Amino acid sequence: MPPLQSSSSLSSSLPTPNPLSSPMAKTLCSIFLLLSSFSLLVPAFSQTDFTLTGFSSGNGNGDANITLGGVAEVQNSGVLRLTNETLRLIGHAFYPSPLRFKNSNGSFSSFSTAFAFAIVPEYPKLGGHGLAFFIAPNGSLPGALPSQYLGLLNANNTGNASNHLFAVEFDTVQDFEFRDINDNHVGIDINNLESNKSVAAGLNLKSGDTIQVWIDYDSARKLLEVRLDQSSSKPRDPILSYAVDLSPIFLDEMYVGFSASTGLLASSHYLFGWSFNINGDARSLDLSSLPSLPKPSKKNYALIIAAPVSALIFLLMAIPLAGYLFYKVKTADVIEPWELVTGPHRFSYKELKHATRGFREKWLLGHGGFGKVYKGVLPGTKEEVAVKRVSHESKQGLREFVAEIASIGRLRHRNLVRLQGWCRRRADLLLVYDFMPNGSLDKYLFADDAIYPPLSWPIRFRVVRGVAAALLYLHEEWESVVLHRDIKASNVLLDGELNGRLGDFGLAKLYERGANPTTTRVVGTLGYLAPELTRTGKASTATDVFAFGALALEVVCGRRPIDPKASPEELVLVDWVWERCVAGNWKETLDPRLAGEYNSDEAEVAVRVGLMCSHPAAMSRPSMRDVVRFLESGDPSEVPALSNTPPGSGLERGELGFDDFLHSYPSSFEKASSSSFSNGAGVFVHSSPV
Ligand SMILES: *[C@@H]1O[C@H](CO)[C@@H](O)[C@H](O)[C@H]1NC(C)=O
Ligand SMILES: CC(=O)N[C@H]1CO[C@H](CO)[C@@H](O)[C@@H]1O
Repeated sequence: MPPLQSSSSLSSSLPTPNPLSSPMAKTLCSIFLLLSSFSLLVPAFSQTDFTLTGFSSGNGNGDANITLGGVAEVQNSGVLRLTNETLRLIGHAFYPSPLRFKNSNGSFSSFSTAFAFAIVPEYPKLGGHGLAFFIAPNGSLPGALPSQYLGLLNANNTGNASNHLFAVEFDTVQDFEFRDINDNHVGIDINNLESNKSVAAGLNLKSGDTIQVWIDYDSARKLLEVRLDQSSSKPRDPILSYAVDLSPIFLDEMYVGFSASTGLLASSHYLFGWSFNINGDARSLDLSSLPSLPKPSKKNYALIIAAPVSALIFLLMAIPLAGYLFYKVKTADVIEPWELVTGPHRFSYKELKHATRGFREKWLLGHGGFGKVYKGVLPGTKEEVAVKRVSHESKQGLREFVAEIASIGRLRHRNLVRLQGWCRRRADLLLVYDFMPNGSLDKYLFADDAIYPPLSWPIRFRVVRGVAAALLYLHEEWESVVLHRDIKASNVLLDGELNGRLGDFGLAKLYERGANPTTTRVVGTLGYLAPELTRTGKASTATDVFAFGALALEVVCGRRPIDPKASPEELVLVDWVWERCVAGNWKETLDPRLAGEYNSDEAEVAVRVGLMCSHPAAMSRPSMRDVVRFLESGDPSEVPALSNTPPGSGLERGELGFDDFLHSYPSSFEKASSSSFSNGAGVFVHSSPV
């Protein structure tokens, strides 16, 4: 069965044949035409009415009902995927032939459309960038850019009347350049990406659920209405209505279709069905009859394949270990072969349960990257520990756990949070870390002064030096190169003496020294991501250095790398610091909470090292060895002069670089980062919970 069932009334682009031919009918017809010229009745017109309940891109025999552009593809199920979760993509899909929006009397047609879509973001709360229904002179939208341009326009033609572009955007990123109201809105765009009118979507566009949209334009009332709902029936009230005369925007013949794009953040954008009608109501789609997304997802497929394979491997390995395992099964702790070779100590579940008083809420320190973190007191030694309980609901839970054990397990450095050991019991994965009594660095930098007193200069400088030393150890001094990949203030914890210690190695991966790091998904946090990382997805020691630079400036200036509350020129911290430095006023960038009490040489070194590390070109950033040398000397004359390249430059505006951070900066990040107070290795506490 072909995935596409075109509606029985499909009469694409064909004038409705006039069935009236008798003289009587002709009279009726002229009355009809007369009336219609007074707009009292719907005029005689060409009609287009189609309903696609699923899509077919054709098999080369000219039977395609949708033309694709960019990375768009029709899947076997009939689902049209405009983009996948790769960065900076464009996907287009449009009706193969242009449609006439002029009635035979020259008046402008009404039109109506309904479609069903879903947006599945790569990271649950961060979509990128959005989807739009468009009507344009050319279905392939030549010259269009991804990211905030939604695959519709580019930096040069945005706003031009010659675009003849009408679009309704479903935007999941708040873009400041186009004055987006939030990161979940519906907007009407005419020749421009700055919406003529927009409203909050009212439901979560990037929930991954199927959403039906109805867009109706009444040419007599000159009124555009947009409705959306997660159901098959059209809601009574529009969420957006806009009085507009579209006739000057449209050419006589226009293409209708969809565009979606991804940027620094990415979502898969899907379409399931589409109906369109000129001078009539588009048919509502019955969501239950449309093709749907495959379940289980790709990741679960991997599990389905991986499970029998690992079971086999496990069986093979289990034979020599059978006796040992039999003993262990009796103790109810699961042991896997790799657990026997790593360094850290293995705890019994009973021991940890006792240490955390049965994982009581009262002992909860916070929510770490992949689960809850509890404070514990080991029964024998009375030593305080932090126990991270990796939640099994998290699909990545197990993989993260293995990565964490494998990398952090044997690392030993005074500026790293030490992993003491682990435990597994059924679905529970438990990691035991040194307890960090003073919590995470970001609290001291940004939270209320009354609860977290501002850190003095000597402590700040020591924290920066400590983190630099830890990174040098990871990059150059251990047996293999370890990339941290997620250096940020909430991942730096303060020990009893307020030394900075890097935590959360859940994202780290081991690389053999000298081997080429393979391309992987970008992990990390906006504002700390090096430009080349967002472009190529390749983490390297230079991307860690970049993140360290952002962290160093953050500590010295007391501001986040991207601060949405700051004025536009201060929005991107590194840009602002660089400008102040070039103007010779670097002291203005220091955290006012230092109240002028700092060592001027050390502060200058820290600011300049922060800027060097933030260089847009990876090759121009120093190595961690150099960074440590500059910081240890505390002498500004040891630090090379600032380069002439401003941070973020060397990359075309709108192409990539800090612009992308800016444009892609979703408002939800603010929420995310405040909750990430408790998002470090989770090895912290601020007050004793007992
Ligand atoms: C997404 O699509 C692009 C272009 O078709 C392809 O190169 C890339 O491998 C795809 N990515 C994923 C994650 O499937
Ligand atoms: C595959 C498929 O159903 N194609 C249909 C697309 O629409 C035309 C009419 O315009 C039909 O004739 C095709 O069968």
